Amino acid sequence: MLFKRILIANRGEIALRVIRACKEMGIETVAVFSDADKESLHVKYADRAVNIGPALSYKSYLNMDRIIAAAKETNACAIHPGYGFLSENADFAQACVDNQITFIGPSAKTIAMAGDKSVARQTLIALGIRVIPGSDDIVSSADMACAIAGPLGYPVILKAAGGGGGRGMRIAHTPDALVGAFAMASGEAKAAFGNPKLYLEKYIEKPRHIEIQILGDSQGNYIHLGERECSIQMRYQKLIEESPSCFVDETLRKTLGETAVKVAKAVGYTNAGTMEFLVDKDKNYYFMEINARVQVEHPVTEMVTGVDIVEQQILIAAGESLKLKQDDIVLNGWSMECRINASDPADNFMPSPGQIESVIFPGGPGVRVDTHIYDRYMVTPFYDSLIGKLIVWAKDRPSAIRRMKRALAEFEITGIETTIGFYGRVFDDERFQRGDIDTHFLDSME
Ligand code: MV4
Repeated sequence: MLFKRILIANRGEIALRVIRACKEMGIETVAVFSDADKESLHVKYADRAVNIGPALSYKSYLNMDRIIAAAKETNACAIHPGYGFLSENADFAQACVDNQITFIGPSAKTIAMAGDKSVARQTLIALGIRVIPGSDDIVSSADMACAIAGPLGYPVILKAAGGGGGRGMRIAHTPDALVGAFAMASGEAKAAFGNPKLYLEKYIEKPRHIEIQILGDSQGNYIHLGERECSIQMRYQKLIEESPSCFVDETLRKTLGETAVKVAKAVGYTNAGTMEFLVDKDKNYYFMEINARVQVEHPVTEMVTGVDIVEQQILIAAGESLKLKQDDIVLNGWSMECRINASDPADNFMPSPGQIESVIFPGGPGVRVDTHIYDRYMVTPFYDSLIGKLIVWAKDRPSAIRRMKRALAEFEITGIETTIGFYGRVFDDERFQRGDIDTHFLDSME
């Protein structure tokens, strides 16, 4: 039986995205909101809305007890966590189960495994999956780091076991630098994640970041929905994503897809998930991380596969078996997404909150805008600076680029600084147009 009512434990564009899927499925929705989000569209679009506290995230959107209480008060039988906030919090997934609420995502156990990057790495190694050469376990001292780095060869990278998103990461080119990097990374990891544990990998120079979307049901059926190319980023914040990737041919797609599904099966992954790979210039691929959530960039996959990923998440969580078979999945055309952030490209992409004066949205064929903003909307400084996503679909990559430029030119937000004006330079760049991109592309543009 499908859910009667779902609580969305999130805000912003992803809360709207989930509410839209629920409405189309005939499921009632409950929004939760902080004091800063009283005027937000997710509050307006949901059938009911519950105030869960002050603006600061840890008092509202990260407040597990308050969110579980809101679900109980409103008789919501399932919670969709969106991305960020509590989406990859194993304790929250378990708290839902303990309160007879379905968590729309993988099990608490899977989330915990994926969340400890060192444990995930060991799990992958045990499965015979190709990971980046590095330490088998936690590196507990600078001496140990140097002992492992010697045979591997420099440069190496230290990563936080409890982390992600670049924090607690340090690259070292020499043993001397590694000693300093160890203390820095460990301190940063402890401050950011409450966990100082580090592991070490060979540093892959100028890799591409390619990820595979997977779906797995509770009956053990798995499919993948092809890849997303996410190399265009700045300081670990993705800015442009596309699907497919022009670097991935049919053979590599099949290999990455099968590897992603193999891992998902082996760890009993249920619901939607992403398997992250680094691919070097010689097309050597390395499995990097499991992302146990729906991702910001999921729409580009939806556009080329025609699969509604959020709908699939809900069906899977309700216990239904996947109706889609791997052979049903065909990548049709090309899709690109630009993240629209309230940040200032002229000032090092610093957040630029404030009141939006007016918005003119792009439209026309092949254009999708996922956003919660509107005229006179107040962008507060409390949350992530993502205020929307502009997604286009077209028959091939050159057409998608032209369509994106056209749509960006139509998109106008006044009152605050945004990233809209920044993207023109990227789409006009010859190397970008050739598909000659890697994770350092934007550094090379400055
Ligand atoms: C790496 C790497 C090179 N070699 N690991 C960045 C975020 C975190 N999830 C992992 N990241 C990287 N790990 C090794 N061994 C390069 C990156 C990296 C990166 C990865 C994905 C997307 C953008 C990136 C930008 C810079 C560095």
